[in-house]
Amino acid sequence: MKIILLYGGRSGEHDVSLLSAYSVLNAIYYNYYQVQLVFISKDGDWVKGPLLAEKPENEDVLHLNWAEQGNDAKVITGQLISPCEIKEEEAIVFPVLHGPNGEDGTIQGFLEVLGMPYVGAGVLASATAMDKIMTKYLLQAAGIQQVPFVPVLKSQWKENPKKIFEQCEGSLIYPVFVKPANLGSSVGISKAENREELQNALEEAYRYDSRAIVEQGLEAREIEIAILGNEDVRTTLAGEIVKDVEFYDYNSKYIDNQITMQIPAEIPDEVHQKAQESAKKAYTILDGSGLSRCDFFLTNKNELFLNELNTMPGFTQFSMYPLLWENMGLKYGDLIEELIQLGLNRFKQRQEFFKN
Ligand code: G1L
Repeated sequence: MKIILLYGGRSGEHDVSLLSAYSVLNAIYYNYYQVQLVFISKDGDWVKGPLLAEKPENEDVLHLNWAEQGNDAKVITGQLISPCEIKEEEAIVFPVLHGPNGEDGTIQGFLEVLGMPYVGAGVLASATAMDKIMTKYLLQAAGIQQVPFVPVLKSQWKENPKKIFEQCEGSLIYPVFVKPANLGSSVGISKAENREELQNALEEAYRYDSRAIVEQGLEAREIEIAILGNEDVRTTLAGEIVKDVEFYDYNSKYIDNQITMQIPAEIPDEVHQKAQESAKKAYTILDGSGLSRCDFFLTNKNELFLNELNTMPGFTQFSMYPLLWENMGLKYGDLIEELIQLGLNRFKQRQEFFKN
């Protein structure tokens, strides 16, 4: 069987994708699979690389390029292809992509049209989880506690800013956080303590998306739960993103890009249970499949707010999602194998539906 590793992508977080792709490449069971590399450049070109029958020596193999014959010749290591050319029988796509066309459901839709199985969430879950407004509405419908918010479309803001101020100030208390609705962008988020700052924060958010949310600011810890499965949904114990690096402890904490993680989080059992239950409920209502990381805020009164569901969490060996599973006894390589099987099962099941 072939795994088509699709990585890179047209976003600022291109390099994050390469790190995760390299971790995956190192952990695949080469006695069962061959890996076809397909790189998406920052310009959106698709480049077919080598077919790997064993673990590569180093990450250089991922740095693919294609040649433009002429004065601006680049190094030839891959072949420029049209996206449809990835289609093969007996293959599953493993998309490790960030940003536009990656985790927003468009790649998933493309793979559905090609008729190929793929790892991870489907179109509906990818697209809805990507949008903070959609996610908030669905979680509200499911009765899951979340941070109070006001959705603000750019068109509404332009039409009547005063009305937006009143709406925000009517249901929220400064400080508030303003975020572009698009989950992919860690950019464009700012804090506002008053009207003037709220105005600036909205203008900043609209540089990244025409949809934004204004959220109640609150002092809270950040805890995360890993979810794995299709119909049968499994969750891990929570991990905490520790902002205070002062209490660093080698036994229980890991560092990933300067973020310290505490696994498992030191929180009461009831909070663990509540978080697991909410994570499952959110995953189910968003039609999750494969995997997701569910992020919460926890206040000092042990109030739990669901913040977001991430269908493509950081995926290096040192990222929260894989480490949460490792803590439950599921090793990185076995996690990848599980994800592949879940992708294949989902594909088979959908094929059955198409027949009807
Ligand atoms: F395919 C999986 F397993 F569903 C999958 C795909 C991609 C899990 C996690 C990711 N993560 C990413 O693609 C990334 C956001 C780390 C890339 Cl930048």
